[in-house]
Amino acid sequence: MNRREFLAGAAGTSALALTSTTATAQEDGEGSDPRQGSGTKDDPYIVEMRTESSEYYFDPVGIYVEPGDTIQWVNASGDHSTTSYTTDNPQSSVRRIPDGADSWNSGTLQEDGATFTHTFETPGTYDYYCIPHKTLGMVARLVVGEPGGPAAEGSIPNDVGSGIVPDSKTIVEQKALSYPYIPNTGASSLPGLAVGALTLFGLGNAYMLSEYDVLSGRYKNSDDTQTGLE
Ligand SMILES: [Cu+2]
Repeated sequence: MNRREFLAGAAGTSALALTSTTATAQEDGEGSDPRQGSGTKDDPYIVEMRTESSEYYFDPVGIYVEPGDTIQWVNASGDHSTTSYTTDNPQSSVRRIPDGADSWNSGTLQEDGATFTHTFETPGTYDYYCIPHKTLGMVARLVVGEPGGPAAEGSIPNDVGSGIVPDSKTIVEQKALSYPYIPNTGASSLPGLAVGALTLFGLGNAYMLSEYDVLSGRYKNSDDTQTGLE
């Protein structure tokens, strides 16, 4: 190896070391990316579909991606689908994805570890659900690029059993929101009481809370509160 090659090699090593240090600092520090995956086709962002006790949910329940990014849904436990709120899909009479965006429907996945993958090109807010568990509140939201389209206003309004999904702005800011999502709208609000109840009784009873909330009409309140945040 002559001197010129040696210097080039040394410079390359330093640059690699610097890059590696920076990546580690980001992973360990505040504001690190909560998403699993990187959004490419080889390493898509992961959303799990789960049955735990009497709860049925997507986790994360809200996720942000860039146009061109790929999401892979993984059937972690139970039987589930990932299905866009579009009129070509079962159980949906409304469109809650942006104009021009492609609908999707995995159909019901029954094997543990089964996956469904979709790449998102059109910017906006997308709402989707699980066919078997939609009426039990198994719904979720994703934002591509920036909020927009019919789903950008408030939470999902048309199903008695709809769960709480994060508003678009929160998804953009946080990148991913774990299930269960509890809106932070102040200590005196009903969602605030839900936080207290969750703390007292534990997350295992969250489904009972959901039923209570449906009966008490909390979803209407939640809609009103969240509309202003978009
Ligand atoms: Cu499901």
